[in-house]
Amino acid sequence: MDDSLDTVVVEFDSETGVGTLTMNRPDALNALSGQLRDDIVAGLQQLEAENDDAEGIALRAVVLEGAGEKAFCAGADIGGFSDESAGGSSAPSHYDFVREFPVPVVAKIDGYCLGGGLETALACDFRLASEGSTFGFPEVNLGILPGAGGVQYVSKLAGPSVAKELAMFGNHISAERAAEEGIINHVYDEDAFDDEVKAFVTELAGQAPLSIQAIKKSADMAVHSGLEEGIAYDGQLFAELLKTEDHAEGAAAFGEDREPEFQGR
Ligand code: CO8
Repeated sequence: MDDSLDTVVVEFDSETGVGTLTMNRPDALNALSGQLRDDIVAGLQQLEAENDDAEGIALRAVVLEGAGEKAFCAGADIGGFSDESAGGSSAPSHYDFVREFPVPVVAKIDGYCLGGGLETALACDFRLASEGSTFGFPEVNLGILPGAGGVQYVSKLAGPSVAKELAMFGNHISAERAAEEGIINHVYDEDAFDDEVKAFVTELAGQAPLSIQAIKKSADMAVHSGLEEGIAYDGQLFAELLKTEDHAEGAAAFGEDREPEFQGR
């Protein structure tokens, strides 16, 4: 593929339809410089262009991984992210680009997955991790917060208490705990990691591609309905239930210290 991008490596396997995008700043634990963020977007665009000459859909799934032995990504490049919030980059946010990419993106996490790195993984459709990987939001130690939706995602996946614990203490958690909390999909032994990820992604890429795209949109829509909207809806339901005979029966049974007999009215 076109190797004009400095901080990512892009590969495409035409047999399986799987693209691989490797964040390639291993000396900085793949920290997200402005260049890397732009290159992630450009790399995904390169992969998407595989569809241009194809009869159907050539690109079926993408693996996003980090180069080197130590990290998927250790977050925003410290010292360089103030320009990010000030809109310093003209490119679309890589977080949004990954989340809205039409093909499923699988984060292959081997090592540190922190801050904006974890937010990048959370923007992916799946998170698969090796056993020794660690996860966290250290932003509080820098006097900031995860600025790309990290608390929102984890609140939805694992509940607000887990999100607050991660973001307020800034500690790292293990891959096992991250899986228990529903933050990642699977944890694999180091020895089996590459093969397991390959099997997962190959199977995913073999599924009906239009179904996969529709399912991605459908699942994302479910997540988008906001908390305020949900609470308002619950309030309506609650008001309706207050008017029912069953509610009157339940309250009466409580007062009379007996089991209620609900009729569904
Ligand atoms: N930015 C820049 N460089 C980094 C980063 C980083 N986030 N993380 C590591 N590096 C560099 C180190 O400076 C070091 O470079 P050098 O060799 O030149 O000194 C190299 O990577 C190796 O790191 P360490 O020597 O520190 O390796 P250790 O194994 O000792 O420690 C750690 C690994 C624990 C991961 C440690 O490097 C660390 O704590 N890194 C910082 C992690 C962090 O705080 N990340 C959060 C950044 S803030 C953020 O992500 C906010 C996102 C906001 C998005 C907003 C969107 C609008």
